Amino acid sequence: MKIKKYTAPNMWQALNQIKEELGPEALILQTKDIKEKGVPGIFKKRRVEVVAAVDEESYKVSESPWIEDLKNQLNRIDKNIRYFYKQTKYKDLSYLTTAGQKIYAHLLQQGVKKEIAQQLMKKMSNEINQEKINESTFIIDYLTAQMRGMMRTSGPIQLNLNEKHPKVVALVGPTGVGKTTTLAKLAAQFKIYENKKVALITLDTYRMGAVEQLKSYAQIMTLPLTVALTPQELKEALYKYRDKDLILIDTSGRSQFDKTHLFELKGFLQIIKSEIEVHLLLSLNNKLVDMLEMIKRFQILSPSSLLITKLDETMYYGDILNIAAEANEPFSYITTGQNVPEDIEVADVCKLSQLILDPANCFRI
Ligand SMILES: Nc1nc2c(ncn2[C@@H]2O[C@H](COP(=O)(O)OP(=O)(O)OP(=O)(O)O)[C@@H](O)[C@H]2O)c(=O)[nH]1
Ligand SMILES: [Mg+2]
Repeated sequence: MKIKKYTAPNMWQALNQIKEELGPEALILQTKDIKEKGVPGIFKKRRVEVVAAVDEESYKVSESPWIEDLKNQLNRIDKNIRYFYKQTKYKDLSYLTTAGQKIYAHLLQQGVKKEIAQQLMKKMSNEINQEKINESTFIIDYLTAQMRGMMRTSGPIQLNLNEKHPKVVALVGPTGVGKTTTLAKLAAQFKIYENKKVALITLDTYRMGAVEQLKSYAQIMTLPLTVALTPQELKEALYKYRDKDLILIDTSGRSQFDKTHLFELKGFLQIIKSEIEVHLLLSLNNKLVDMLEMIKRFQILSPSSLLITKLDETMYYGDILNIAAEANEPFSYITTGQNVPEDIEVADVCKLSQLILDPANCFRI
């Protein structure tokens, strides 16, 4: 408890002084009128004396003048830092309007590579007039159209219904990206929603419990499942399921640096002459450099599309655009959670651009 005595010409001024110094939590313990010393009767001023107290804790957080001053100083420093940061950040983009700069900052915040963001901004300011560049909705529409042009999608898995042989799809990718879960989601989409004949094959006997994981999905959906330990067994399983509409192959996840495994997998997937459509899964919560490295390493399996998983585990979607700029393969599906079968969607460029350009966030910075 901090106790302090105040004197002032009147009660109102004394209370103001107390409030300023000790804060609004201060308690008044005692008040009295006092007369200042002087020649008796002449020039003696009347004053009030007030004893006030405040709890030390609330005194610490109370808005005493020096705290207020410190706060102002910190705000000024913060503003200056932001200003200098902006100056360097937008050094090459001084031609942009405020709205343009905001959206540029948003793209960077989303993780879009600086070169790509700058390219988009340059193109925008060359192609549309300055007045329009100040209209946020116009910018969003323009950039959505640009991004749609930069990303490619393959659409959903197309079954060979007229060709009378099953479509064979293999999911490959590094460990833990969601291959088995995504396979179960796809199986459910085709079996339950499209009423197609689906069979499952797994090549994953590497990880403990991998077969059991898929077995339980197969049981729930009453789907046939075969474990293939060799390329020959895979061939036999594919033959066994020749009357199906769709055969989904699960593979074991290993590090993209494990070359032997990748060659082994290639040996499996080359076993049949009819094409196996390979989808390479990448989890969006991985680093961009790692994802690009995975794309490079998995080229040996000739993936025809990229399937992006775990979009729900990040709030930064710029890497989708970064990947699109570097990869040759289109996006097939995206997955957005652990729920089987619902958390999967066919990749759609409009939706992907909207994720990156979410108008609610674009102009908040
Ligand atoms: N949040 C989130 N989790 C997911 C998603 N897809 C899969 N998972 C989870 O990721 C974990 C690994 O999923 P799996 O399907 O076993 O991954 P995998 O690629 O088959 O793993 P390995 O076979 O060990 O290489 C599980 O806990 C899944 O529930 C997704 O879209 N979002
Ligand atoms: Mg798996």
